[in-house]
Amino acid sequence: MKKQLVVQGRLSDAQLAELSGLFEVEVLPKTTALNDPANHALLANVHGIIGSGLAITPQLLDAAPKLKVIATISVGYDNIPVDELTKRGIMLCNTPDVLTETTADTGFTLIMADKWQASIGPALFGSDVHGKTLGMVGFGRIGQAVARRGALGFGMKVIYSNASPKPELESELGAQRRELNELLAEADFVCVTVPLTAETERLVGAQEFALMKPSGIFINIARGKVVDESALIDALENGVIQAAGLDVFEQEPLRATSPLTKMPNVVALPHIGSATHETRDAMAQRAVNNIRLALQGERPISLVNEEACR
Ligand code: 8YV
Repeated sequence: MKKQLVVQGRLSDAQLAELSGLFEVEVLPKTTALNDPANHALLANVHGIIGSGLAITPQLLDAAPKLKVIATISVGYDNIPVDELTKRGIMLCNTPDVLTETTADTGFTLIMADKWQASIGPALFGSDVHGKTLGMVGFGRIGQAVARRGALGFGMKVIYSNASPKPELESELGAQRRELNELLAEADFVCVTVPLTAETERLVGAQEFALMKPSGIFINIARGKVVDESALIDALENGVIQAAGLDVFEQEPLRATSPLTKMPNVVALPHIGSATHETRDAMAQRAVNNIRLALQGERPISLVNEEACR
């Protein structure tokens, strides 16, 4: 009897064929509310779920007693209750590494972004990037890739705040570790790349923006909820900071009525950090490999919760 899979994300025909050759596959539209009780009959026999933006709840997990693995097509998994999965011995797999360079490219695009709408005068002049100080809030894979672009490509001084020191980056890039408040006061560009966790939710709010330089430019390619968005709007409207480049928002899609869509000192992107053909295909393939290995009793490539296997 083949194990049963639910797919709720963008897989290529080849990736679907790969899974269909091994498992009973049910493909659900992105709009299907997996945790809707109407889907509990389907979930009762499911061994694996693969997709992006999955809405996983304890109630859904209770309705899926045979579930062994969830493979998210994303590096972030703040939408998934990891402890609930681990308690039930359900593996969570994600897609790190394959999206790092593309997401860092997007982050640097925002650092460089400016708006050209007419023959420009001082009101539309941009800010130099070369030689300025880039403050990385979070110094994991994506943060380090952004920092390399700044230091090696644009001669920027890199400072960083991170839970742990990164001596290898300090020697490679001359990066210097700072406490968050020190970084905010010193950086010309503040770029947030931390994962969204209980500790980082609303990490940057009114007090933090007030520490930044009035010429400071704020970049968020992490998660919208790492920032107090109304405090950001106030800081932008009142000249506390100069400008912002944003790829993520507290609520997504960003409401068309949000002030962030109208401000001349904001560049807003629709959460496209990793959105290239190559990278999204690589993310999907990583998730396919993760769920295949997990259901074949092998260790997945990118396992978030090792404890689930104990
Ligand atoms: C994706 C991301 O856009 O991987 C993540 O955590 O935020 C982005 O790469 C998003 O997750 C949808 O796939």
